[in-house]
Amino acid sequence: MRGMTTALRICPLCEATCGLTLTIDGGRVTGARGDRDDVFSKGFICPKGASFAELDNDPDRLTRPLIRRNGALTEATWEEAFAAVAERLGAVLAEHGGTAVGVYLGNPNAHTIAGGLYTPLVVKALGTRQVYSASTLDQMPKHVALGYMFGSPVAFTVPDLDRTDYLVVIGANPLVSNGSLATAADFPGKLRALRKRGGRLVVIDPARTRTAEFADRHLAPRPGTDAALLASVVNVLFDEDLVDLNGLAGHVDGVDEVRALTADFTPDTVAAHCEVPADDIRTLAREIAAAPSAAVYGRIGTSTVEFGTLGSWLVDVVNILTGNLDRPGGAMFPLSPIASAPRPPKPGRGFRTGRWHSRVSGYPEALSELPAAAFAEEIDTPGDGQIKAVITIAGNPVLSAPDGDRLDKALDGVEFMLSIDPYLNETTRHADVILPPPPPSRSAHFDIALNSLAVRNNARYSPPALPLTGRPDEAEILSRLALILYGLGHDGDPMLVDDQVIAMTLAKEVADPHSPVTGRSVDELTAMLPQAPGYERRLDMMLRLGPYGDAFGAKPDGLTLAKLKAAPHGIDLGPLRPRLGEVLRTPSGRIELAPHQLTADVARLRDALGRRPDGFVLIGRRHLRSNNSWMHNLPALSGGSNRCTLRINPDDAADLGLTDTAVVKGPGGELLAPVEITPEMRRGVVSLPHGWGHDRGGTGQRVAADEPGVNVNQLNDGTHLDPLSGTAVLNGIPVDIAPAG
Ligand SMILES: Nc1nc2c(c(=O)[nH]1)N[C@H]1C(S)=C(S)[C@@H](COP(=O)(O)OP(=O)(O)OC[C@H]3O[C@@H](n4cnc5c(=O)[nH]c(N)nc54)[C@H](O)[C@@H]3O)O[C@H]1N2
Ligand SMILES: Nc1nc2c(c(=O)[nH]1)N[C@H]1C(S)=C(S)[C@@H](COP(=O)(O)OP(=O)(O)OC[C@H]3O[C@@H](n4cnc5c(=O)[nH]c(N)nc54)[C@H](O)[C@@H]3O)O[C@H]1N2
Ligand code: SF4
Ligand SMILES: [Mo]
Repeated sequence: MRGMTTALRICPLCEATCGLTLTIDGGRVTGARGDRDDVFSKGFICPKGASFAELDNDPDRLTRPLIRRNGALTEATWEEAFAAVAERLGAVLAEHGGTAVGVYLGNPNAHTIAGGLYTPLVVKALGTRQVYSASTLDQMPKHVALGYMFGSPVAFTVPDLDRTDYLVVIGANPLVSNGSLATAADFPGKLRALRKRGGRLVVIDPARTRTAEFADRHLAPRPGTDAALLASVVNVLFDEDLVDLNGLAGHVDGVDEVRALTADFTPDTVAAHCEVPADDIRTLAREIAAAPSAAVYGRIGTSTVEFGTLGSWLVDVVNILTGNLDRPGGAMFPLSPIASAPRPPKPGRGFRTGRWHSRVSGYPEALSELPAAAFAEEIDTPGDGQIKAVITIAGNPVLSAPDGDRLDKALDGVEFMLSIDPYLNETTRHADVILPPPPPSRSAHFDIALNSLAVRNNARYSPPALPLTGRPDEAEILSRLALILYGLGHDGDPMLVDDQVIAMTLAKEVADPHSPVTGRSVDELTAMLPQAPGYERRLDMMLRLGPYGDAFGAKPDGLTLAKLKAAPHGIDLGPLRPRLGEVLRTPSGRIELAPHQLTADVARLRDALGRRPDGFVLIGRRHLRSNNSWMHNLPALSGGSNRCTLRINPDDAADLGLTDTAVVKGPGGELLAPVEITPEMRRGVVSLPHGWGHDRGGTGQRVAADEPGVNVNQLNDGTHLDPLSGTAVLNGIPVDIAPAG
């Protein structure tokens, strides 16, 4: 026990952001438990968080950069690696410009300070429109729906879990995923508390998931039909005179249009399409309307489908029409401590997608991104504007995006590829240089992105639990990359980057009449920031300018980074409060319930009502002890129920004579998968998890390679997208199933 200490660290492994207490011994993390005093998570922890030590110490984690020499990736010093980036990426920039560089940003960027504060600088420095991310494999439909309805694509509505009386979870399995786009540590405990206080939980999911099993009621629609189902709920609300805008009355445009648009989505019409009894749809609508408060919450199963944007839109249409938007117990807007301090309501410029289009397939841009499903074709299709170099930051698109085999080949053909990633995996094995960020114990943590999704406002900061010696943290890696891209060489001072951001931000603030620091001097404010790493200076600035901030001394009780550091278990900032006026940025200054960009797609939905393809439909699933593609390398999380199997209903299996291995054929290819027969699956629906297929050579994740699984995304050819958001259809894919052999 001698020398053993503890350190607090927010878990970066999923959106729940639990506070962990790490035990530290001999200069390394040896264990992790939930921090009972954490203001937000109150001791909750899951098996992944509990494996923090194993993840942190994984011997397969890269500790030094790798550079490709004579075809092989070999270890190099940091100086050599940055010099190689400057030289080889510089050559591409000199010949083709930054616009020929394709960038892919993966999911962990949402979980690190570096991803939140420095990745955008890299993208900006390149000036490229070839930007791809996991968002178009995930939540882009929600952004697009929010953008059109509220004028801001990041005006996230989250269910007020602690106070709601009636929660509808559609296309999410938070008892396994621990919640997404609704940052709530201990989602299971919150669902228990909901039921204990007499509230009800309804789950809409084709699979009888853990969350569905726990619910008061489970509806199991045919995959891909959520938008039609929700349109029908809206139809009932109008038909039975249950619409009640409540406090929103007078702030919503387009109610009559929505009534007209959904007029033919009667429960009797959609019941056969959704395979949900018409009466269940009526009951659902009546109960949502009757509940003292209710929140509809949709996630991956509503998002990564054929009508993802329509479904995401209709989720909030139901919240709005039942008067549940922006009120306690309903769907509310969190207020992050680093959001700008509220400004007076004002009309915005409006949101739109399609300001430019992808070169090969002409897909519209959304939030300055192009569809991840189009990444490969933009690399391997010759012509003007072709991607010549690639940068991946915290992503593994070879497994995460459709048709990884094509991307695999395409990446081999680029002139230069840089990956910033701790692992040599299916994607990074193609890189010419890999720059590995340090393990999480050696970096600071603040939830740049996820605080704006938290179901209770809070602020928490973890300094590095262990010192970092002899290697840069990820903020510095990305700063140095930005300097290289700006032509400032490979050995520029990374602090320059932060100084520049601070100078620009403060100049804007002091010139803004509504800023809490309006009219003050930039020099005065800059001098008040701590002598500290650049990210701490920036965080302090953001907190002080933010809604709870001290306004650089003007509000002495307000928040600063120093105060946050003095509260290691975090600062609770209270329950969510109504704030629609602060977030609305539509040109009309009102909620646009029926934006024409969205309603134009309803015709396509109507056409689909008549379609009921026979054959099987494939959906995805997540496992409690897994995290997308990158946590299959930890022995503690491997094996047991965490397996890449094809789940199928017992009657379907019997009909097909399936016992052990199935051939699964999809639009993009076929694969062999072990069969798991379970009544959790309804008839006609099968599931495979994603992130598997660790059998490609040249990777460095030994445990993962031992039980590789298969890559479900190879069944997908990448041509099926939600047209409004460019999000890949990952759920509801037609497949053929047959016994192997
Ligand atoms: N079929 C199907 N496909 C899916 C999904 C699905 O439901 N079904 N889900 C989609 C969703 S929601 C998502 S978010 C995507 C995820 O897609 P990606 O983000 O492309 O994939 P991940 O598996 O999360 O890969 C994360 C990468 O980040 C690295 N990494 C981990 N920590 C850090 C860090 O601190 N810094 C850096 N620089 N790198 C780090 C890991 O080594 C790994 O290479 O997958 C999508 N793909
Ligand atoms: N343990 C663990 N936790 C994770 C992750 C992980 O890989 N493992 N990944 C993280 C990431 S990146 C994300 S984005 C979140 C995702 O968080 P969730 O969305 O909660 O996670 P999923 O398990 O993908 O849940 C999607 C559900 O949608 C259902 N579904 C599929 N098709 C349809 C449909 O057409 N309609 C309806 N109504 N339902 C459908 C599936 O059966 C599944 O239960 O989880 C995060 N947390
Ligand atoms: S629920 Fe998420 S944040 Fe909490 S311990 Fe598990 S992985 Fe970490
Ligand atoms: Mo995700």
